[in-house]
Amino acid sequence: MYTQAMDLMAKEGASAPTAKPVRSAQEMMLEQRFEARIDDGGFIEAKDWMPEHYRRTLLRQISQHAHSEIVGMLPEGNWITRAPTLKRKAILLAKVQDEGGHGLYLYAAAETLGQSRDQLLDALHSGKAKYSSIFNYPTLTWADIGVIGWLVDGAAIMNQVPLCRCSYAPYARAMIRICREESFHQRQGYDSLLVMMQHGTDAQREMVQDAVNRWWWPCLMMFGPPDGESVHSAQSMRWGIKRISNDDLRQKFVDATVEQAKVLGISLPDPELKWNAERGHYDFGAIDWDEFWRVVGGDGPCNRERLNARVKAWEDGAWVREAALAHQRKQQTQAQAA
Ligand code: FAQ
Repeated sequence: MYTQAMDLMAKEGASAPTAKPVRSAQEMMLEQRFEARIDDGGFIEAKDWMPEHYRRTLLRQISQHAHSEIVGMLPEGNWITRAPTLKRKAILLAKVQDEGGHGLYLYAAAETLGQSRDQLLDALHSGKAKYSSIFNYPTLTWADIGVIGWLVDGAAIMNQVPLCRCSYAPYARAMIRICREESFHQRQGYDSLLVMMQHGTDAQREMVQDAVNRWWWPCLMMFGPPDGESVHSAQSMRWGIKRISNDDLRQKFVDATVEQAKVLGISLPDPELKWNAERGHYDFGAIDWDEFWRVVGGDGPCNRERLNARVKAWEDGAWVREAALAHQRKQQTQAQAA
């Protein structure tokens, strides 16, 4: 997907002057056509003209999303060797592998916007790019793995289903496939917790409750800052990149999860959580946004560990990339000689 022309386009974008450029009549016509298509609920393809700001917004969001998937492999990956049964080990292996696949679809979608995979990964490894705050928390017990499936994947699905209707078609297509797999991920997490809660020992039930207590608030933070402080939301909603606001998605997640918690037989760690008949939603307590920004800013419990693990994986994999390129060169030489 990636071409030299796209690289040039990206470089031009990066060095564009901040003063508003004078737009040609043709550019204005293209912009009107773009806006009309967005207003009609249509899709934008990679080859279509798009405003520079739209392209940069998508590149930011899709690359952050891709980074989240591959960093998200790390907390669960730590438990593959310690899964309690062969069945759980096979499920966890498949789940972590799926997450690697999601990263690949998303990097491919981001590449259509003019940056190479190497540039995107360099931004992650140098600490310039963001990834989801949730993956900077530790996985202390086996119950954390079930809770990641239930709550983290549950929050991810809530946020990602509307992205299947994102105005940028390559992202929307990637999301359709990703959401199908995330739904399996959520169910396997819930199932593993249900087994511990219904057939486990008291110690196992306490382990599940402890994991839920630690993950609940960070999961609510996954949806991003409150709408009033979300710098990108208004423009992204206008362009049909985001379809539902951060706060509305968070509320939908709380409403769905409270009912699932009842079936599990666990409590959620929020004394202010209660049904509000007037609103038709659950009220919930205040989120610690200072903690959120600390974690986003690099000072969460596992930020350094996660980034170091990613950089090490990249460096350890250098020989694989070199071998693949050598193989490609050999095949090209053979094809030219034939
Ligand atoms: N963590 O103005 P907004 C998964 C940043 S995938 C870190 O509201 P926006 C699968 C935001 O980037 C989970 N940073 O921004 C899985 C911006 O900073 P910037 C990832 C965050 O983009 C499961 C600033 O705050 N999902 O879990 C976070 O309109 C299990 C202002 O925020 C996606 O990426 C955060 N939580 O809305 C894998 C979905 N929230 O860029 C393994 C796609 C906000 O200006 C195991 N992304 N920030 O420097 C989105 O839907 C949006 O980008 C939001 C943020 C909703 C995340």
